[in-house]
Amino acid sequence: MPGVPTQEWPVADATRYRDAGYWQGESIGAWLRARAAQHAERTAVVGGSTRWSYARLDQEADRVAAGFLARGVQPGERVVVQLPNVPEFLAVMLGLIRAGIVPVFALPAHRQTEIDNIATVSGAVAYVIPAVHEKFDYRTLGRSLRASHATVRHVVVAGVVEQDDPDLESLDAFRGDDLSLLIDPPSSSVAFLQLSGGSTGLSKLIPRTHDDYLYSVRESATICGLSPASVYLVVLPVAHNFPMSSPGFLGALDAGACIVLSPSPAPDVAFALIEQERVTIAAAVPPIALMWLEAKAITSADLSSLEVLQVGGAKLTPAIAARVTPTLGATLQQVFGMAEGLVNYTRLDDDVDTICNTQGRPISADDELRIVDDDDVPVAPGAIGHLQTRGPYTIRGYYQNAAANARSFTDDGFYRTGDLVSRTAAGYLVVHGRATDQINRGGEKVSPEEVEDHLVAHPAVLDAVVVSVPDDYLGERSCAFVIPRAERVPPPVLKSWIRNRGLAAYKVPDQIVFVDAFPSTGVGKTSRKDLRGALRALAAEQATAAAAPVSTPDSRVS
Ligand code: OOB
Repeated sequence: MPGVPTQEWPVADATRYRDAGYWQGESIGAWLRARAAQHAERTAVVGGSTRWSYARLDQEADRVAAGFLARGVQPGERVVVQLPNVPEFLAVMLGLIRAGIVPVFALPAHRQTEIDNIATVSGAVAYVIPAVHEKFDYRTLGRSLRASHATVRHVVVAGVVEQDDPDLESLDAFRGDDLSLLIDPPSSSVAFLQLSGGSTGLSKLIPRTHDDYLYSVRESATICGLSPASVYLVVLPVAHNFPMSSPGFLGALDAGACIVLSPSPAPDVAFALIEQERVTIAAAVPPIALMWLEAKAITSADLSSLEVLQVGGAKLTPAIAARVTPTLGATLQQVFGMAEGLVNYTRLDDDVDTICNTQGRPISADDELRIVDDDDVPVAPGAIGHLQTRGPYTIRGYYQNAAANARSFTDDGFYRTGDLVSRTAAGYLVVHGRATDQINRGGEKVSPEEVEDHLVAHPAVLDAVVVSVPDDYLGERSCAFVIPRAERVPPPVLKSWIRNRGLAAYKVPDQIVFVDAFPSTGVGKTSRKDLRGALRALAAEQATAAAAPVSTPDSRVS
């Protein structure tokens, strides 16, 4: 069948990973079945008014697997899943994977541009959405995808479907009881496609196998001390790799623990759930951790059950890190990971200095890490360089993207992470930034090129360059430098114009600065990368000038 995703390691490496017991030859569907047999009556997941036992979750997954197969969706075909933090997400994800159908995980923040692209690149045959979430009606996205993509045969709504809408089908119609079509997929096959943060252009798709993902999940559950008594709170979007597998809700299932899905990371919502469900561990990005630290002073919620707060996705400053345990009474665990594979953790029994000042060390003794200079030559021990990695749960290539693979992987199969790191004598990594122009907006990754392409599509915009600028709360935010054609469109108008093109809100530039020309970065052909560097410097200058009493006359900042 065309487009069935694969992911292969060289035979020698695959043999080594199997012999070491990392890859155990078990599919995620079979793994869930075994966990459900072991913990049948224990609570697996709590979300809204729903509480499912392990046996019930297993049954829900079966029903989704049977339903999609009965409706003619074939193993190997791709289904875009865009659901918020609701129990149905687990049923749909685990059901599709059990059937060998490949979910492609979109985030609730994604809009038409991203969904169009994900559907095109994956060749999706179906799209699963909520009806309405956070006041946004996903059914409009569903209808337009149906209209624009001949390959999309089904738009499946977990929620209300109007009777007279022929383009939309109810999730109930994709639940069945006949398991005769179900065949357990090989553990070496691709279980799902994750989105890459991406630093250039549009998202790349990351094929993860049953074998490699379950290995990272099992080890993560152990490293993070999960047991059947643990209660894991999901506050980040459930489809993101961090709350999915590091150790995430899958780690919780591996341990027989309980998963609590929070509809929002806001302290009033999350704290109430921590108190009610006696949550023991939660995963946050730095801005959420900071928000929780501030809110702790004024909350009456009882957070005493919280044993571990994991923070990752973007750099946590040592000063904020140092506040976590004294304020929340929980052990901090820094997590430096990527959907492509490699995940690093500080260990729960590490000393305070290591926990506050490093981003952890890898999961596996067989994670190979190289820190190199611009010419791929290893730097001296302790020096800063580019991180490259290869190992038992790091991909060797993106889905059908030869150009990206040539850029992102070395000839000997190491993934070029794009991160600038150093390593301590004890083998812990410290993240110093990124070599690429990708903007890390509080854990949400923004490709400047993608946003620039939208900006220059505006009739009043001649050219645009998007850069990151430091931000106390988010770590980085985005700033667009725009050369107007004649008139200057007010920045709020330009922002909402971009938003209305169907782009995730977090990609809309935080700030727009009009300039007459871009600074010259030297003689000869100017690369956009150099230009971004020069404009970042200009943005820093502007920030200093804005802090001073005299404002810059020539640019309008919003
Ligand atoms: C996680 O995954 P992605 O794929 O959204 O983003 C990966 C990138 C890394 O290459 C790095 O640039 C950045 O996010 N990052 C961090 C970080 N954790 C991730 N930068 C500094 N400090 C950290 N602690 O973000 C992700 C996946 C699994 C677990 C945790 C995070």
